[in-house]
Amino acid sequence: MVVGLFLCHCHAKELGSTTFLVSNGVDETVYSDEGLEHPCTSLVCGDGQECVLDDSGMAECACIKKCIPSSNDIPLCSTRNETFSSECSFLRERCLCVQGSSECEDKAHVSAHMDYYGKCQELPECEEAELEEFPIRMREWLYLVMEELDEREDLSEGAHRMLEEAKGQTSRRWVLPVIWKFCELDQTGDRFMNTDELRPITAPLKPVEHCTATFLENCDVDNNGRIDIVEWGSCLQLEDDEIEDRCDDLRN
Ligand SMILES: [Ca+2]
Ligand SMILES: [Ca+2]
Repeated sequence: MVVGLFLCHCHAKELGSTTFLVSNGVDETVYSDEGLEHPCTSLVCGDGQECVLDDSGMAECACIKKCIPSSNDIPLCSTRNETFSSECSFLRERCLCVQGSSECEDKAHVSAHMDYYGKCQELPECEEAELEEFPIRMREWLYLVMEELDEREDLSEGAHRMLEEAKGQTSRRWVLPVIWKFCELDQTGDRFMNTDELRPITAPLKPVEHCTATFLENCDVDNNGRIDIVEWGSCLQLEDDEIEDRCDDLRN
């Protein structure tokens, strides 16, 4: 029950083993779990939204009423080069603008996206020599990420098996991590990574690795705005016969 509540961005406090205090930022209600489920439990709301109850007690999604500041907040730079104090404040503002709310500060935010974590900054130009070594560093980094996740036991069983296999390929141990990352980022499973799907790597990487954007633009060889596994593998300098779709192995 609590997990479901977190999905809807409600705030739940456990009062006893079967009783919860549910707050959506406006109302607080005590719910007892004697076969009674909070209506928000099964509702998953989109970015910048939270679950609220309408007058008749039905669950619905609405833009987040208020972002509660936290010491974990990280500023965010949008694709319009504007800094927001947190991801919540950015997503809330965009939600308000999409819904045409009078609280929307700038209608142009309808089409804004998160660009990277951190305050907006002038990113240095990516030099040719840096771009050349970028794939080599990136594929090695992917191997290390996989290894670290495995140590923390945060890898799925399929991914763990793939890492074990990669460890056996000592001279080119990054090949399978490159394939693993592609499958992981392709959330929709359509075998393409679009800009939204690439965000888990671009958002943290862009401010520290200023060649990230240029590198990814170059990966999209046919310029269709998305990267397929061949484009991804070639971009990270895998040999043609090493680029293999193993996404089904990872999902099973
Ligand atoms: Ca996809
Ligand atoms: Ca492409």
